[in-house]
Amino acid sequence: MPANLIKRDVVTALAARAAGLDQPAGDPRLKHVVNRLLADLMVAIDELDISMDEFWRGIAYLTQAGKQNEFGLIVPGIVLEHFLDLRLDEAERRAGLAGGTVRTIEGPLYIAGAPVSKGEARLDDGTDDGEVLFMEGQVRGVSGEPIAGAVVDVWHANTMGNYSHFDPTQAAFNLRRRIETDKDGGYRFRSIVPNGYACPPGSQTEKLLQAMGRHGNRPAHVHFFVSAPGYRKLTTQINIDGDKYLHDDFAFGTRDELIPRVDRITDAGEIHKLGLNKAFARIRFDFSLIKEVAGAPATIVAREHAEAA
Ligand code: MBD
Ligand code: FE
Repeated sequence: MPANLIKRDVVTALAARAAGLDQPAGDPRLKHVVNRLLADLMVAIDELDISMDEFWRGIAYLTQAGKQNEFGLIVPGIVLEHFLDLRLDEAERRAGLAGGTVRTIEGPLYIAGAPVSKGEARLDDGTDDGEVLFMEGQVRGVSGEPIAGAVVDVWHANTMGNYSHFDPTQAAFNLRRRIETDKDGGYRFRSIVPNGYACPPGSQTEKLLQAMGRHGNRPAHVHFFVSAPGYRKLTTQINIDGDKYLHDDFAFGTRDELIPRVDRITDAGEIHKLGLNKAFARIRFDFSLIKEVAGAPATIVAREHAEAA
C-alpha cells in the first residue's frame, strides 16, 4: 500500500473521539495524553505504511513482553529511562539547582525493604567466591557538610550478573542493604565485585535488541538510592572501571562522573587487617546531595517495585 493514505484532519478527529475528548467525564490529563499518543501513532502508521502483519506482530510482541513482565527492561533498553533522567537534569538546571552527584537510571531490579544497618554492612552472604570489594565514602551536602543518618540503599548483582529475588538461587536480600551514615556522614560496606547484567536469553527484550543489531549487556555496576531529610533523593549507580561494556551499556546508564577508581589492594598488612587472605578491590566514593527546595521537580519517583516474598 502507498504511504499517507489518510488526511490529517481525519486522524485528528478519530484520535479525539477515541480519547473521549467529546465526553465530559474522565481524567482530563489522561485524555490529553492518549489523544496525542494515538494521533502520533496513526500518523506514524500511515507515513511508514505499516502493514497489517507488522502491526499485529508488534501487538503480539508487546502482549508477550507484558506476560513476561519485561517492560521494566525494555524501557532502559530503548533509552527511555535515560531520556527521563536527561529531562529531570534539565528541569533541575532550569529550577536553579546545581551540583551534587549525577543521577542515573534505577533499572528494574530494586527491591524495597532491604535490611538496615548503621554505618557499615556486609552485603554478600559468603556463598559467591567473587573478588572482595570494600566500598566506603561520605554523604555530604553540596556545601560540604557531612550528613549523618542519611540512608544509602545499595543493590547489585553477583558474579553471574544476577540479582537476588529475581534469581531464586540467591538468599533473600543478598547484595542488598540500607546503610545509615554514621555521625560523620560515613558509610562503608564489604561485598563482592559484581559482574555485568545480561538480558535473559530468549527474552522479548533480547529479541528486540538483536533485531536492531544490538546486544543486551550492561557493564558491572552498583546501584544506590541516597536519601536524607531536607535533601533531594539521589538515584544513581557506579560502574566498575575496566569493564568491557563500560561505554557500551545497553541501558545507557553509564555517566563519566560515576566511574570511580578501583584500587587493587595487595599489601599483606592491609589484607590481614581486614581478616582476608587475598588481594581485594577498594572503591572510595562520596555522594553529594542537593538541598530540597519548594517547587523543584520531584526526585522521589512513584514506581511499582517487586515485593520481597
Ligand atoms: C540491570 O541490572 C539494570 O541496572 C538495568 C538498568 C537494566 C537491566 C538490568
Ligand atoms: Fe542493575
